[in-house]
Amino acid sequence: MITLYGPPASSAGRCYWTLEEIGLGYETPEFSMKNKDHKAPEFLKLNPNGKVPALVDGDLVLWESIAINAYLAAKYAPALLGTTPPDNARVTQWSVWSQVEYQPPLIALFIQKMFVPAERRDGEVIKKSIEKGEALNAIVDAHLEGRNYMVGDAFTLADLNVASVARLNTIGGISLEARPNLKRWLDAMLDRPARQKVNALENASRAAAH
Ligand SMILES: N[C@@H](CCC(=O)N[C@@H](CS)C(=O)NCC(=O)O)C(=O)O
Repeated sequence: MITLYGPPASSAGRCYWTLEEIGLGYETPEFSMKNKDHKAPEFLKLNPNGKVPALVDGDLVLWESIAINAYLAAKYAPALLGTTPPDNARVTQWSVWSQVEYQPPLIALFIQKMFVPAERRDGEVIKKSIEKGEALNAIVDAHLEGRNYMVGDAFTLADLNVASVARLNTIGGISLEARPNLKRWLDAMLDRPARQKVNALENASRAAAH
């Protein structure tokens, strides 16, 4: 049995999404960030970084959400990695880019909007994050001109990993109206039944935390 640690409304979300796309059975032990379960000694044995997600599949213990997704695809649904070496490389390119380039400004904005009380928000951080986020959105928008998917003509982890970050735009208050290709693609990705299932899991886990 596959075990995924971490709530769906966290970096673990993209791993839930992959598990749901593949249709794998998995278990998710009760996990509270509020109670600092991610810093508990038992969890640190799985992920010494003290961060979610972590995945256990048989003897394999794995952390870093992008690596977890790549593993799940390689073992259970290889087409998600692209079906040719160039497409496989493109899926890796966009997946890495989503983490090291795209996510930092959008997460900074998300944190300001969601976690920092209005009177303590840092206007400079918000301004810079929006500028950077807009520039990166433009890259995705231009890439998606005439395309339905980030790589090739089918859904891959490039779509899943980039969309998992792109959805932060709306939460952070960046409108995608001026990015028609990005908006059309993101709407389609977020409409996928597997992502809808993760949204339901997110809502249920938020409700349970209150
Ligand atoms: N690069 C890591 C990021 C993991 C990460 O930052 N997780 C956050 C939740 S979204 C976390 O566990 N934060 C707790 C902490 O930093 O103490 C991944 O994608 O797996």
